[in-house]
Amino acid sequence: MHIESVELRELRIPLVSPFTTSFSTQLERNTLVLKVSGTTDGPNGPVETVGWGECGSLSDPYYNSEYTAGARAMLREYLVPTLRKSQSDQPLSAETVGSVLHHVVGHQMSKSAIEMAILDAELRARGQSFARYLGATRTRVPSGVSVGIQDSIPQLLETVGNYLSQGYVRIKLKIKPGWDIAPVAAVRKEFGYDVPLQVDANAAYTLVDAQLLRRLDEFALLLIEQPLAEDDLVQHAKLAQSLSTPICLDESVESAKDAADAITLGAASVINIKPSRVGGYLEAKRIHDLASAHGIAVWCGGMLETGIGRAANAALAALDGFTLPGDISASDRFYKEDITEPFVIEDGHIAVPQGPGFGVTPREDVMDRFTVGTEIL
Ligand code: OSB
Ligand code: MG
Repeated sequence: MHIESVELRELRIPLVSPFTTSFSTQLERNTLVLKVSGTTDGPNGPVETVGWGECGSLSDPYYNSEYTAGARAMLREYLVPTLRKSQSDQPLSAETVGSVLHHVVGHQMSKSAIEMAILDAELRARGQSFARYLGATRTRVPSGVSVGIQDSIPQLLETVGNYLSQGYVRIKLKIKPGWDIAPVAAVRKEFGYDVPLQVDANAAYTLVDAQLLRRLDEFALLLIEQPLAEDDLVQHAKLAQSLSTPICLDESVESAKDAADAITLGAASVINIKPSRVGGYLEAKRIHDLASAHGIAVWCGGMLETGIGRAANAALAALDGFTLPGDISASDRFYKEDITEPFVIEDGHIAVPQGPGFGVTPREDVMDRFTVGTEIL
C-alpha cells in the first residue's frame, strides 16, 4: 500500500480490576492505536483504504524494554518516517515492513503496531479476512485466562472459581517469589487436577531457585512460563533438566531466530507466541511454522489487547500448530468497555472474526473518551 497518513492515538483504558504480575500492577491499559490511511492498487486504479494497529507496550519498561511513551516517539521519529521514505523508492506492503525497518534495532512492539495497521488496511482493500490470509481454518479458539497475583489465597480461589464458572478452559496463575507453591497448591486442592493449570513467573527467579521450582512438579502443571531472566537461555536449558514441568518461554523470544536458538539449546519445550513481542504477526507465523516443524507446542499470549489486537490474536491462534489454549480471554476479562465490539466467551471459546482485515470495527467515539493524546504522522 501507499501510506498517506498515520493517526496515532495514545489511550488509557481503565481495567475492571488491578492486574498484578511479578513486575508491576496495572490499573489501566496505556496503549497506542494507529490508524493508517492510504491507497492500494486495485484492478481499476488506486483504492482508498484504512487499517488499524495496536501497540503491545505497557506504560513502563518492566515487562520488556519498550514503554508506551517511548513507542510513541519511536513511531514518530523513526518507523513512520522510514516507511514513508522507502515507499517513494519501492512499493510498500505488510510483507516488506519487516525488512524495511530491520536496521532499526529492537523496538519489536512499535514495529508490530505499524505492520499490523498496514496488514489490516491491505486485507480490507482485498476483502480478505486475516484468518484466511494466514491459512487458519478453525472458526473459534479455546479461551484461557491469566490470573494476576492476588492479596490472599481466599481471594485467589474466588477469582479462579469465577473464571471457571464463565467457562475458561485453562487457568494461568501469575507467580513470584513468596507467591508460588501455596497458590498453586490451593488451586489444585480446591478445583482438582482436571483443571488445565499453568504458571507464569515473568522472569522473577534465578537458577538458585531450582529446588523450589522443582516443588511445582507435583502439581501436574501444563508448563511454567519464563521462570528466569530474558537473556538466560542457557540457564533455562539447565533448569529444564531438573524439572518435569515443561518450560515455556515468553520474554526470551523476540524473533524466530531467538526461537530457533531456544529450541536448539533445549531451553523451551513450549513457546508463548506474542505477536507484538516478536515484531508482528508475520514473524509470529514464522515462529509457529518453525515450532511446528520441531514438535514444539505453541500458544498465543497477550498484552491485554483491545479488540483490535484480540481479533488478530484469535485469527493467529486458529492456526493448527497452536495446540494449547492461549491468553485470549473475553474483552470483559479486562475491560468494561472495549474500543471494538467486545469478544465474548462461549462454550469456553472465542470466535475468530471472519470479516475483511482483522474483522472488527474500532469505535472512534468510544476511543475518544480514552484518548490522552493524538498526533498525525
Ligand atoms: O507475561 O504473559 C505475560 C500481560 C502483560 C504483560 C505480560 C503478560 C501478561 C499476561 C496477560 O499474562 C495476557 C493477556 O491476557 O492479555
Ligand atoms: Mg508471560
